[in-house]
Amino acid sequence: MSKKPVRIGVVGYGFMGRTHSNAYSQLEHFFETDHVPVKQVICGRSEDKVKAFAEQWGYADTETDWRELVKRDDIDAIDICTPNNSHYDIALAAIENGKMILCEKPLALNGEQGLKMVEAIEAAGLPNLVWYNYRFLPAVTLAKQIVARGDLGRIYHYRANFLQDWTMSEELPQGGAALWRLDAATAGSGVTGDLLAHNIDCARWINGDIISVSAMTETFIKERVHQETGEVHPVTIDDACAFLARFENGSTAIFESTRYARGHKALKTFEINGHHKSLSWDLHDLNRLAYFDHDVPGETRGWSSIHVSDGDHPYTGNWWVPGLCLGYEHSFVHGAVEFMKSLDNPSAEKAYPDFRNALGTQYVCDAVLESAKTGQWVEVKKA
Ligand code: SOE
Repeated sequence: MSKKPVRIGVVGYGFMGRTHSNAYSQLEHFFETDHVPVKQVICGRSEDKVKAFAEQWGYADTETDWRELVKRDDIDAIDICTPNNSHYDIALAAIENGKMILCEKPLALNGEQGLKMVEAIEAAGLPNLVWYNYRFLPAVTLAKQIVARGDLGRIYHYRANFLQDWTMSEELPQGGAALWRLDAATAGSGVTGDLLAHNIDCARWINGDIISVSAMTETFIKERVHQETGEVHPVTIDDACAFLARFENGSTAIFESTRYARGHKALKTFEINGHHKSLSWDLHDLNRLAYFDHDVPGETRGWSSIHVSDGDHPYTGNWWVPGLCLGYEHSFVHGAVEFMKSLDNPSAEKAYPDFRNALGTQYVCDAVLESAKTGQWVEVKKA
């Protein structure tokens, strides 16, 4: 069958622009889908940088204004890789121009914006994805499959961390290029929308909806120079956040995230405890899923470590030979594959978070921030 090109216009040439461009470059070499991504246009504010990026990654053309990009006839899908405060405007303009959207996480600054994006894209009937990439790692997908089969029995507990240490210096400014994650006006929140949102996405995917939360946040450094104005401004992001949660299935959870865990660059983990079995995973050893099976006779019972690299593990058969490893970048390739597969077969169940699903994650983040402010348990809105 002849391939159906999906001509993509990527907005943003930073870290995420690179991960997505790599995914579009790799996809066709390793996966068979009828729809295939085409690196059509890269868009960013600096003409020099955008030209250099286009050359390096093989984009056919460039734009320096996303308002022009969304109107182009040679674009089928807009990929939003810009800071969080721009997702809403770019998405609404793309929808108005009939483009599919792949949007970086989190969906929006808050649930209010997110809901408008969901309503607009659903009314327009355009395919849409939010890049919560970690669920596409083979070991995380395997965990999802094991839980979905019911193998764990009743689930009691879910716990997850995302720990970093890159903002600990008081000298670090807030806002502007590379540091917008420290500026609440641009990012919406601190670790809650940035890091916990990933953990919430994985948790909701594997263990179902979260119905209520009780949270605390802390901002350790109260003032920082703003990179754009040179003035000292109060810091209004959450540097750290921990919350308790209840899931719809009756299980309880504890989540923690911080950018002040000295020694941790990106320690993302989860553990899930069921009646018969437990599962545990850690981004630093991302090809392994730890598995405890209580039904094994006592003498040989213990935690085992599945190297999720065999031909019949999720996604791995498309890559190298059994036993070899995949990395962080493959999660984005798999996300793009799932999106293309859903264009091939729109009625099949989606393995990726669409805008509505990501709105559910946004609502958990909103409830977490509200609970931290009020000191009360907060019910999570249904998306
Ligand atoms: C923050 O440091 C960050 O880059 C997040 O923004 C990403 O979403 C996460 O995957 C890695 O850490």
